[in-house]
Amino acid sequence: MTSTDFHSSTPLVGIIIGSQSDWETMRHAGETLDRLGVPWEARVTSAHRTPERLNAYAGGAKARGLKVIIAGAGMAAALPGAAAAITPLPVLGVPMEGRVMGGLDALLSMSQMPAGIPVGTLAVGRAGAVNAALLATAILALADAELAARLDAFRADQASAVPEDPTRQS
Ligand code: RP5
Repeated sequence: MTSTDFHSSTPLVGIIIGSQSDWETMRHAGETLDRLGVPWEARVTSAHRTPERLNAYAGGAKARGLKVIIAGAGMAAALPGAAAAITPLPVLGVPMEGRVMGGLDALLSMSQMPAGIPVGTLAVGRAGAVNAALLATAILALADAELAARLDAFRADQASAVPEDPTRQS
């Protein structure tokens, strides 16, 4: 299966971002989902600049068959919380590395959700994007044995790629 096939399958994960500028980081979530064979789609749906687009996307996400939403945003980083307020789907938030505090501002903003509307906030930047994809896959794998096996294989490959003796690395 190629990554083109993933995009033509019904997406299970929706990646939303607050700005086109977030894609350079959030593309790592898409690439990780591709590696695991999870169909996904991506949209720019800013909480502030395109609120109607966000309302339509998050409001229709479950009915369209999406299972998990990954939301990347920086600065005020309201996007994951705003999406979680609309959809009952699990929302995973990825703070973008910002110019002011290196993303700490977005991390704090995103993680400080009021009780009742949760966002699962990941690490700032690329690590968070990759891990959001892995966490989304783990959620989907609870009801998909084939996907669970692919996730196990991914982790086994990752472990075998870590050298045990650091002095023998070429
Ligand atoms: C947020 O503002 C976006 O998620 C982005 O991280 C940040 C800056 O956006 P741009 O000015 O680069 O469009 O809404």
